Amino acid sequence: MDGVSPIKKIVVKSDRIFVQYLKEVLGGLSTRIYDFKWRIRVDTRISKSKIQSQEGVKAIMKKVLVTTLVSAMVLGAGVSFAYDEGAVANGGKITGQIKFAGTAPKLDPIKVQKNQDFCGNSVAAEGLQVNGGGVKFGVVYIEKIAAGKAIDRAGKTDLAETKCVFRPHVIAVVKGTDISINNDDTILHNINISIDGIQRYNKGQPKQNQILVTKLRNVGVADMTCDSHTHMKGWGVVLDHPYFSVSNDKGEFSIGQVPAGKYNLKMWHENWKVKNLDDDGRPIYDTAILQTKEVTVTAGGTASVNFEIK
Ligand SMILES: [Cu+2]
Repeated sequence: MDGVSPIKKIVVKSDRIFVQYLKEVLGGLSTRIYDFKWRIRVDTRISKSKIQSQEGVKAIMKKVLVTTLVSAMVLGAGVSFAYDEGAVANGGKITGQIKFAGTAPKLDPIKVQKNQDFCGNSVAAEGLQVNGGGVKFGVVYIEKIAAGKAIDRAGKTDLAETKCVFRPHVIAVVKGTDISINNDDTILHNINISIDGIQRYNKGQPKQNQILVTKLRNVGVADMTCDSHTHMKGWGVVLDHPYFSVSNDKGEFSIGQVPAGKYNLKMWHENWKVKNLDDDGRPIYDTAILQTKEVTVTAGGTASVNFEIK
């Protein structure tokens, strides 16, 4: 087929389209199969029958390339892959701890610029939370996994604005699953979410106990702010599979039901160093920390991996 030669193969499977294309198209990235599951819902004009036509193939290819390039720039190799859900027989576990090397710096509180009567004059900086050497709120996840445990689509991830801060400060979710956002406060907040720099959600919550439910459909790092309060900051990591863990108060994490195999384990931490303030006085933080470790999981076994930041 002239004009669409970069595509090697297209497979349609239920509501997913797998597109395999050559690495030359992306200047050195590996050949990969892209999971188109959620995208097809956004652009319903691309029907299965259209895939049979050259025009349809061209349209899909264009979209795949744009999406993949944007994700690839930010998450490196962590581009969305097809993920097949099913039972995991005799899976293993990955456990460990994120540690802080040396003495953790004391962070300056962040100035509150609005509603000080309710929020206070400042809030504690949350970018680095170390207890007994363990770092809370790092997100540890398997970089790529083709198949494994089922995604909990009936469940939801709770998020709230509580006393003018996001609770929890960091979440990790599977794309397309529900996030329930509650305003615990008697003042107006709004939640403005960008994933890898592209705004994906922005809604006001003027009333107390008003709950918004949304889904994030893009794999990447979600930056959460409130347009009303410049001190408010939260983070999310959006993945296309359920193999992740947000580190607890002691910096510990645990990922279960992992099929035996060799994986790249990633650790994302938001970073706490304030580089600058924007025009509204909102802190701009240094680039997030992203570390990788190789891990081998055996059937029924527990693999221990530790990360260290400083
Ligand atoms: Cu707010």
